[in-house]
Amino acid sequence: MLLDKMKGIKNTPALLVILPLIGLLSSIPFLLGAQSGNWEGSNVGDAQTVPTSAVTESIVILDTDNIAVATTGILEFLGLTTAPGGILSYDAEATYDGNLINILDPNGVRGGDVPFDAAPTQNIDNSTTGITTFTDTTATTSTQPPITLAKLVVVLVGCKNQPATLTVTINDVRSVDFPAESIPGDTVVKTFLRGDARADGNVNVADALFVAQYLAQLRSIGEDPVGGPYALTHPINGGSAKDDVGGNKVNVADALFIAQVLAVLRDECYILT
Ligand SMILES: [Ca+2]
Ligand SMILES: [Ca+2]
Repeated sequence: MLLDKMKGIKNTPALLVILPLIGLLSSIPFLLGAQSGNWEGSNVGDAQTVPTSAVTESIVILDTDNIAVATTGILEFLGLTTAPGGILSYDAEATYDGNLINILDPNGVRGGDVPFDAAPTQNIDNSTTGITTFTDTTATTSTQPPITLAKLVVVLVGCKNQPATLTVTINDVRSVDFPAESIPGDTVVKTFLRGDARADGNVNVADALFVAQYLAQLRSIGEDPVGGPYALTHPINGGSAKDDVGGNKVNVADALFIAQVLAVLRDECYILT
């Protein structure tokens, strides 16, 4: 019956798909109140090294146009929340396995907060030893942390059993008072899993439900802390089940693709069987 239902809704308009899908998946009782999980050792989240001179962070959000992105930002500079003279420029890079993660090409690195709100200079290489560099040395005004420097449009291209890491490093930050002094930042490592909308380390029926619940405004979107409580729908994991042109959004096709993988209508790499 499950197979028949999912085959039948492949090409049905979105609203007609969401509600039956929620009903279908919600029949598993524990998922309805799934605000806490018992999956331990989550490999989704970020782990930061000991701060050096600039404390950096990366968070996963939906951008203003609903495209899923991972931000690169600075929380502290030279041990201070107030950078001497303000931050004026940065140079950063992201490294990854291009078989599992791509940065949208072209223009997959978006601007952040003023004065870095325009798209930075960027070079995207999604080969196996993927590396995307991005830098902005054009600011004429400065700003204080916390600040988002850039946003990476991350697209997961692996399979449901292939965790993928994205390593973001800020190599060089300069401030107005120290324009010639290169201050290094932390390295932030984030782990993703294609289709793992609940971000608990595996892909199962809860992930299709988390996408459907977000679309029905029953669940918020964002990134839970490492280890849970698995309350939010992860935009990059969930949105990448069905790849979208121009960057991934979270929509009903993602819930459907996850459900079809579970029903073996698609393989573990989300390809129709
Ligand atoms: Ca999951
Ligand atoms: Ca999608």
